[in-house]
Amino acid sequence: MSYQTLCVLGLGYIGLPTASTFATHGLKVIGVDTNPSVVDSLNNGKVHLFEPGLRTLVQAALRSGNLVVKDQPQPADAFIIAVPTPFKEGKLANLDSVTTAAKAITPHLEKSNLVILESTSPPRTTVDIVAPILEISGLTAGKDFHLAYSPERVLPGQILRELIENARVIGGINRASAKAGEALYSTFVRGEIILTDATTAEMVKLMENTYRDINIAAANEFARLADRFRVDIWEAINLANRHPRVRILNPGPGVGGHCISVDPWFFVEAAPDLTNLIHTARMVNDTQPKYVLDFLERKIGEVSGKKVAALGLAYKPDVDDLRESPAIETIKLLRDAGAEVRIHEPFDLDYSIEGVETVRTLEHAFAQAEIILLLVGHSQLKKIDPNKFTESTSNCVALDTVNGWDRDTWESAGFTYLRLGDGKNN
Ligand code: SAJ
Repeated sequence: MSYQTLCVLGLGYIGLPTASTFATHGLKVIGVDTNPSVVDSLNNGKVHLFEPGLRTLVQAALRSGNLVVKDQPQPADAFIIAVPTPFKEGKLANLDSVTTAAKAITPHLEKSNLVILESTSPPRTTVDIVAPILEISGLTAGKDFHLAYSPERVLPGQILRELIENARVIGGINRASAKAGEALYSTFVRGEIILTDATTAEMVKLMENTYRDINIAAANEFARLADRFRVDIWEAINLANRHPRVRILNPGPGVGGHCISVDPWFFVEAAPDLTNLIHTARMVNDTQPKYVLDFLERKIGEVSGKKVAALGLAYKPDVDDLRESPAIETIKLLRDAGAEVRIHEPFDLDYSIEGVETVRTLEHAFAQAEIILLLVGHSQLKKIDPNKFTESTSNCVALDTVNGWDRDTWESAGFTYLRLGDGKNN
């Protein structure tokens, strides 16, 4: 089995790197996106997302002629659906983009084609939702064409490397479909390729992100406990992690992004009677921005009327992605509590929050600030030298929610340094 042509539906953080990597490995790839501005900008050689190395890769794929970008699918040997599955009101999975993509493939589907769903989806989506739509073509899934679920597992910030090196799980609706998926991905995947059934693969993906969410929720709850018992959580986690079977993650202002803060809800929606732990972990992480505000007010009194410089907007360090960002949530809570908030995000993002001033430079952010709040551990923000700002601030409190700064450096520059989860010195 070998694949010459591939159609990738959805040119976001997963679809675009995937399409480009296949193209630079010799396949003829049609990248499809329903957003005309994405199609236009890619056709002009511009990449609409930031991910280290992505621009170079996409441009090489386009230049080679192996990647073309369209607004509609075209016939191909294989199709990959890599569209978003966000949640809608009530934390319910929104599968509209998946069903739209499957419907768009149906008229082009031919015997022996392979269709892969990569989008994170609730258990049984491939079998119960995608297969019936594709079968409107008159072809039977598993008999006339192959159908599989293969989750993407790449970490934003390291997508290009992980796409190639990570182990890849391929769940076919039957063995032949899984084998067909293996033939496709072995074009570039250097990690182990493991074959299973489609629903197991869907569940594996959700379990990975849910496990991480629960682990971070534990870290956040430990941080709350540490503050109460006058313990430094960063020291305590470090020591606990010396245990050979313990690996606690880091506390922070909450969990964001389009994956970990969303995917566990798919389990909760699918089986509310079985998901107490998963639901509780979500609530712990979702209330962490409120905990940050309460923590600050407990230490320094009401923030109403105070000038706050909030540093970082993205959902995590060194990415330009704002989806479900806990930093934004924290900023809104500060604003609603009456603080005068200025925000600075090193990535040049076209984003504003009502009632909050966006400033381009750190100098502007720090000027006359009474509270400096580090919300994202971006490399650029961790490198800030507080001595440069001693004169433009006075009696200033620096609250570090991500353990990004050094206490001594900030204190010797004249700041009162507070760190989330550090009950020893706060
Ligand atoms: N976070 C913490 N503490 C930590 C680690 C992360 O508070 O110790 C926060 C981050 O700041 C961020 C959120 O959690 O707000 C999620 O960040 P992340 O780096 O844990 O994960 P994502 O969402 O960028 O990528 C995850 C990855 N999943 C796992 O590590 C199990 C990635 O491999 C998946 O491919 C991706 O979700 C996805 O697309 O599902």
